[in-house]
Amino acid sequence: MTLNIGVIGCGMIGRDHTRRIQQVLAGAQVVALSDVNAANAESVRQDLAPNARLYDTGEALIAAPEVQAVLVTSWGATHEPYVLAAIAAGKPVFCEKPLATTAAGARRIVDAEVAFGKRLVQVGFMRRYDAGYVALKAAVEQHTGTPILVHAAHRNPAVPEAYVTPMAIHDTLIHEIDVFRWLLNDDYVSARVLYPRNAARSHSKLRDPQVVVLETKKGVLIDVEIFVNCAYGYDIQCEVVGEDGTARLPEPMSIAMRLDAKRQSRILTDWKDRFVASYDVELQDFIGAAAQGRATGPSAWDGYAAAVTSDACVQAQESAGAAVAIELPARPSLYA
Ligand code: NAI
Ligand code: ISE
Repeated sequence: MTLNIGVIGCGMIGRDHTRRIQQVLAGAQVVALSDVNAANAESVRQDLAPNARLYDTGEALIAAPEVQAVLVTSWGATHEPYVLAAIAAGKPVFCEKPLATTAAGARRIVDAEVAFGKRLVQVGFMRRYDAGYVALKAAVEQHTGTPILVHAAHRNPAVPEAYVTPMAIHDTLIHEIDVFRWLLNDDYVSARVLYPRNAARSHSKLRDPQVVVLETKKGVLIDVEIFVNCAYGYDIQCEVVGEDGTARLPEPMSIAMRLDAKRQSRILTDWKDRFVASYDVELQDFIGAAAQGRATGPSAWDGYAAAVTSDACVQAQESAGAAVAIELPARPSLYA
């Protein structure tokens, strides 16, 4: 069977996901596209999905009879209404992060899915599918003993001018927020944010870098440096310190060279390349489950937990280093 997918939001990642569905993955095709900027949808149609039909609105695409599953890859603030419409239509939906830009919005999605009675939503937390994180989780569970500390860094070479202080949380740290809940099988109890002096490449509306300190229920302390104007590359670092040893996220494969009296190897510069394989695996997972009318992988509950945590982190950004409490209500049995 070939699953017919409709894509809402044909920018950078909408185009990239369309490419992988059309050219890399098995069992699905893109049959519908929509974007508030119609030129973007038309450009993706021409380049990657010539048989896809264009829809004026995401709502019309979701309602279209030929669309069996939906990809939401528009701007974060627009995700919630599309995901709710897909649930109402009973169609599996893959939603890029963030599930919603507020915890209240993500909760409305959880409530709608629980009322529907079956999982339909997968959130685009692709790091759970990354071979490096999967190996790190196995090492932590089998070898290094109970975790005590995590040291992490999320560095981008540069960001657009419109990227401002809270986006370091909603847009960037959100990946760590999700992946550490999964890696440690734990939830957060508090967040703090500390700032050094602003980096010279930043601007007045962006505190950069920032250090976020998360504490978990099991007492693990996680420090994450977010530095989105680091200039030198796209660099994701993570080390877990356990009772018996430490485990570190592997570096992406890179040829070691000896040149000009130096030892050197390249560092990636684009997030699209760093997690290219995990995007493939996550979407293949989505296709497999959606073909059976259900969803798997990171759930709406995970999206909600991430949104609750990011709301607390944004509050902590404005709390002069003070800890902000994080509380999650009881998890509905649908997500057990
Ligand atoms: P982008 O700005 O390149 O593309 C977004 C597209 O959505 C644009 O074509 C825009 O016209 C369209 N759009 C905006 N509002 C819309 C609406 N109401 N209905 C239909 N289309 C609409 O942005 P990008 O980088 O592709 O990001 C899209 C989403 O994907 C964001 O939520 C972002 O956080 C997420 N993302 C996830 C990544 C990951 O590593 N998992 C990486 C990059 C982005
Ligand atoms: C972007 O939206 C992503 O999701 C990337 O994975 C992340 O590294 C980057 O900081 C975000 O802006």
